Amino acid sequence: MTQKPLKASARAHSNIALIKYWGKREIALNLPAVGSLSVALADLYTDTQVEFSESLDEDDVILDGHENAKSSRRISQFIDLVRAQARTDLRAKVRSRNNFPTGAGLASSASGFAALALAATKAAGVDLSPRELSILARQGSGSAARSLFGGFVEMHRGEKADGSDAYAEPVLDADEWPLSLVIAITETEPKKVDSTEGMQSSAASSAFYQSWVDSSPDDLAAMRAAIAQRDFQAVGELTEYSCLKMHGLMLSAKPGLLYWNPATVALIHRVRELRKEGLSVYFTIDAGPQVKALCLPQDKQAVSNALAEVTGVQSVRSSELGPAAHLIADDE
Ligand code: 2P0
Repeated sequence: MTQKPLKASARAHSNIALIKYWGKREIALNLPAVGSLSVALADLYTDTQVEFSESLDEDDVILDGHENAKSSRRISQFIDLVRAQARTDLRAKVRSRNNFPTGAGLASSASGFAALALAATKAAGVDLSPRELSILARQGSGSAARSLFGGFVEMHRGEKADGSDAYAEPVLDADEWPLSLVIAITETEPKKVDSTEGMQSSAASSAFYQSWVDSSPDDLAAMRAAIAQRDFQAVGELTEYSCLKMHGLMLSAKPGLLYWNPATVALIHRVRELRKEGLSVYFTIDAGPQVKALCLPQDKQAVSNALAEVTGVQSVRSSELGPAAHLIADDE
């Protein structure tokens, strides 16, 4: 390491895809088979502190106050990429905390690897551009490439074998089009089939997989146009379409992947009823049972109240669109 801050902390916000990422074109570099387009969430984030130290024999990783062998391995492998760039073999102490449930379809790997990419490179004295950070974060988790940026963000599938064109970039800042997300939490246990496994199974066994990949550029183009025109109805309809298309793909894998519980289905119906009642609200669902409702800020309270009353909903959170990942003060 040339410069030696050795310690740095970063906050990265979770993001929710409106046009979904599902499937990989290459596993080792974690290259997506489809592009995606997401919004950053102001109120859901990960704070991560990284400190490289000569006194450590191995990485010391604590997530949300707990050690976890599987997560620690994945994080150490990621820090190896930073160590290679910094030309160091120093081990790192990592302390990371989410302000929301981990691994239950709230995109904790997105904010987690984005915060880790920013904190670890800063601590190691590696100076990367936002695009290079996005490419690095992608190797931890595909959706993490998007969490480096704020507002509306597009992740490019890229074509190159080295992944240098598979990065995310901002489409529109959060304050350029204020929207709200209401998140209905129906379960807080981590999911049983993680995204990486689910994507591989979908690619290997679903008859729909190729159509999913082939139709993705049109979905992205339509979403880009709807955002440019601030056409909320078009954004909402495309959001539900991409979500249901992805879940159709998941359901058509062998064995079928069903991330929903009864409350998830009840929430889908409720959101559609709320539209008939005059609210501007559309749902999306990731690889978990939570339902995220995209709405106009003036409808946020009414949507929150309505979704909180659906049977099986444990809690409801809401968020405005959020900023890019950024460095924060160290804890100690
Ligand atoms: C997304 N998801 O676009 C989609 C929708 C879940 C459903 O990105 O294997 O944890 O680490 O690259 O990023 C979750 O997948 O997967 C995800 P890996 P990741 O938000």
